[in-house]
Amino acid sequence: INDEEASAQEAAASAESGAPTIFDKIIAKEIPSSIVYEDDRVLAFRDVNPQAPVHVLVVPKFRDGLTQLGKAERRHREILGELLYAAKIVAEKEGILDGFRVVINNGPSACQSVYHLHLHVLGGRQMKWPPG
Ligand code: DGP
Repeated sequence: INDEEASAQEAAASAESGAPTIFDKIIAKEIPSSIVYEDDRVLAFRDVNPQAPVHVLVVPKFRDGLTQLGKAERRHREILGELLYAAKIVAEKEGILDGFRVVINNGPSACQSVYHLHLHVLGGRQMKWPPG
């Protein structure tokens, strides 16, 4: 396995402990981020390692067990809808409503690296299909 796959497996292993992630510090504003949208339950901020001219992460402020989409339970349905709607608000604010992509990486084989559910909103260039 390559470095990316190895670090994704490591991240998944530490997620099992329920340890806080870097996103808790971003939500608490203990470390700075470039915020695009915020309300009482959702935060959207620019990805530190952008893969497109627009690359914004949309996260729930309260993780509540949602380390990844695969852990979603019925009680999470409302926040899941809020996150998706926030992705649309982000696309609108960033001027990419005519073409954007929303991605959720779930687990090591999808290279999830942060175990606090997040949507990637990507756009500002021609996106390719299939993704890698
Ligand atoms: P994923 O692979 O889906 O778990 O994506 C996690 C993303 O989080 C990755 O694209 C890089 C981003 N990221 C990691 N640490 C930070 C950080 O400290 N600040 C910001 N803005 N983004 C971060």
